[in-house]
Amino acid sequence: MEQLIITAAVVGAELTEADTPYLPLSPREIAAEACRCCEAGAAVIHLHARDEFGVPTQDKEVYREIISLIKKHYDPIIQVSTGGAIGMTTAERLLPVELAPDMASLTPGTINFGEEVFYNPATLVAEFAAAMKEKGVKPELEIFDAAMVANAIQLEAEGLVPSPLHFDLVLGVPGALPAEMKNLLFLVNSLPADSTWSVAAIGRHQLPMAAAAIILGGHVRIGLEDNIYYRKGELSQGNVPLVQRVVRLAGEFERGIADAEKAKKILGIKR
Ligand code: KMH
Ligand code: ZN
Repeated sequence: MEQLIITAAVVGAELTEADTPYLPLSPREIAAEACRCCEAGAAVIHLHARDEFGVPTQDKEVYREIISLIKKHYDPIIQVSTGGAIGMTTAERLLPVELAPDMASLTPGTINFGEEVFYNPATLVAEFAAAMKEKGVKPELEIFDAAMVANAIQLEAEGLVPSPLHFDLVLGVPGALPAEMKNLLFLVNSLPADSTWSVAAIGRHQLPMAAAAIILGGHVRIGLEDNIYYRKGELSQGNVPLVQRVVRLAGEFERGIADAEKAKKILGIKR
């Protein structure tokens, strides 16, 4: 089996200090937390920027600052978010792609997102994919619901996203596909044979779905963006304990951990 790529989703756009005191909030804190995750074994950083006040922003200068702070110490694959936060405009969400990072998230469809709607109509998805293609940015297709796999395959057929595809199967968002093993297997079996994939699961589902991905030959996304608890009733003291647990689990199954260079090879990122 390929070595395991661990993606750390260190902060996201929804959480606040009221949810957990262990959330990195300023650009400096986010960069430092990303570095700690790299030290612990993460090869990819899924990055949402926050400003000095901890407010989510897609300002590319804030992204630039965070990325350059990270790159002083580590050289992970940087995957910027184009999901941003609910309510951001399309133009705003796309801004960090202008920095031509290694990767960017791309959600090929709309879902209910708790009480809100994560809005990704076909025109927006095509625009985002085209912008990524122009900048040579590898999309990570965020699959929150089953139809999104077909949408991604259609994008590939239209030449809007490069082959082979890389998917992140995001399970357990209220309003989207529940984090159940049968759903994971259904999605994995729906992917083109040459694709790579990881699993991100929300809350208490993060650990069992990570274990399943390790066993099935997928990759793992972990981090506070998706889950703030280490175990029931106990907040994770930052992202590192979550990354370390995945490293330990992978070790038990004799799966090595990919460093960023190896992860680039697995994902076909040539830079
Ligand atoms: N913040 C969510 C609305 C992504 O990064 O691409 C969307 C999200 C997905 O986090
Ligand atoms: Zn995200």
